[in-house]
Amino acid sequence: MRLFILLAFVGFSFAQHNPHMKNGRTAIVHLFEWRWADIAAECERFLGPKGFGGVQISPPNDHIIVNNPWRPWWQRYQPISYKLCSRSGSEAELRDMITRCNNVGVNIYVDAVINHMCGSGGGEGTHSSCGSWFSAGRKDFPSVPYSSLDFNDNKCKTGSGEIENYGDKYQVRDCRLVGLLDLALEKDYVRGKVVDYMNKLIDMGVAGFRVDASKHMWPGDVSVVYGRLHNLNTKWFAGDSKPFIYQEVIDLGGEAISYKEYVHLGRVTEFKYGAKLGNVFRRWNNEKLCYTTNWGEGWGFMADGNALVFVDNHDNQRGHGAGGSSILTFWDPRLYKMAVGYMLAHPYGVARVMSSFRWDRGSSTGTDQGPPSNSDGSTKPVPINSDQTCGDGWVCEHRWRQITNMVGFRNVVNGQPHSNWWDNQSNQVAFGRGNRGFIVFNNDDWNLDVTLNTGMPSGTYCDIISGQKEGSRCTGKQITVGGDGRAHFSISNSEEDPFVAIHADSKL
Ligand code: QV4
Ligand code: CA
Repeated sequence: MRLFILLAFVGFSFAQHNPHMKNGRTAIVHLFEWRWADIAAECERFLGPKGFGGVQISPPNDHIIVNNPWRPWWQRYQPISYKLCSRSGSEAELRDMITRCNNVGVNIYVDAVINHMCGSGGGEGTHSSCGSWFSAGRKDFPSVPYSSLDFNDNKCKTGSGEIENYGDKYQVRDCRLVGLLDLALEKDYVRGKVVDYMNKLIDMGVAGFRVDASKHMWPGDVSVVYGRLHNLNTKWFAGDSKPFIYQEVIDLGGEAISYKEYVHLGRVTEFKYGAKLGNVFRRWNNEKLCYTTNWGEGWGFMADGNALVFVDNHDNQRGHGAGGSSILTFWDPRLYKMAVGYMLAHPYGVARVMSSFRWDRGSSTGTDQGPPSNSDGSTKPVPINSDQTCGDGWVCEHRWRQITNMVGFRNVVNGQPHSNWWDNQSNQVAFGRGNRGFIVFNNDDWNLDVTLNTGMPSGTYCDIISGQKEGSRCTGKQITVGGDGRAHFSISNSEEDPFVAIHADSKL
């Protein structure tokens, strides 16, 4: 126990666990595959005003172009160099976006692909987003430059050169992940190139990184890389602020590599969170919402201060990576809104909201399908409809009223304890966050009709799920909290959204 506390303390002293969100903001949105120009506009017109704390952007560096003009989304996980021209836009557009988002209080977190370059079958030529020449066969990437000396093939011991067994940690770190040319991060030269890339972005004003495929890199190697990163740009961040690091390690248990090897270096993606929450809201495996009274560490998740949590991500929403069939996505909107609402109401972890594009579920290649595109393969802009939803195949879950308003809820209750739990021993539960917010769910097949202690000051509050506060009235349900903190809730199981949430700022 004492060792644990010591480790936790050392972890925080690195400060790479802190997302450095501005003005008490608390949630990140992944604007998957959005163009920089659209993200800049979204920061100014929506994310800033609605209190989002940051955006995870798709990899901004030079990447392979696969099967032009069809172009799967995953081409961006195959780097060709660290030049900053990508499917999302140019370096100038990237810089403009970072500046404009920071100026309205929204951080940018970069998806950093540093474990590998493109697939071994990537061919030879200038088919990259920056038009850089490369040869996958000869492992020659002159725009970095990397040569065959900078890859791990001599270290990998499998016959195929691929990761064949996730039970062998040497294979997982030293061999190729789905054919991707594996960088020798033990080399000071390779580390230097990666550090230069990340530092350039830090100097431009980004607040941190999602580190892709972290499981596939030795903790000792990435530790050296993180240690050489600059502090954040003092134009927007306090002096001595270290970049926020959250590492993609899929650990559902049962593999050779544990998330525990990475938590001292930064936060880690808690993949159990969405898998379990999906089971709970789907009521699979005999799970019930009432069992979530000790949600978080009580469910065997990593320590609160180490976790980055999400209901779905860009992989598991389409069956890539791990996670499984329980994962909830925008395709199941009713349960999805409740699950995201639950995550945002609950204090555990740094929360990330997914913002997706639709794909063709009827086709076998649908899960590979890239973002909404023009006939030349370029990504379409995100048009905003008059009702504030998005058009052209962009789903924009973050603009769904229930989700947007719960991001606001999380900010309002920030720092308040989980409190006033109630359940019906089935799938109706309620909990508060100190005296700042209260939420009630009905995921049973019958009505909820109950008077609960909310812990909130007396008054009339607008439910932020069925509507919200506009001026001096509620556009949806109204909840009256009495002088004793108690309020009556009634939620029919047939409602479009069978949950209710109120907070200090939704009071009339
Ligand atoms: C194919 C064959 C291989 C063969 C290879 C030869 O399948 O067996 O060796 O050709 O060249 C794409 C294709 C894949 C192809 C590969 C190389 O889907 O079929 O291999 O390219 O050409 C994304 C996608 C992958 C995609 C990859 C690169 O999900 O499908 O592969 O990008 O474009 C594990 C990891 C975890 C990882 C997860 C998906 O532990 O780290 O798998 N998650 C992250 C990202 C994810 C990304 C990568 C890692 C790789 O979140 O989006 O993979 O950067 O769980
Ligand atoms: Ca590796």
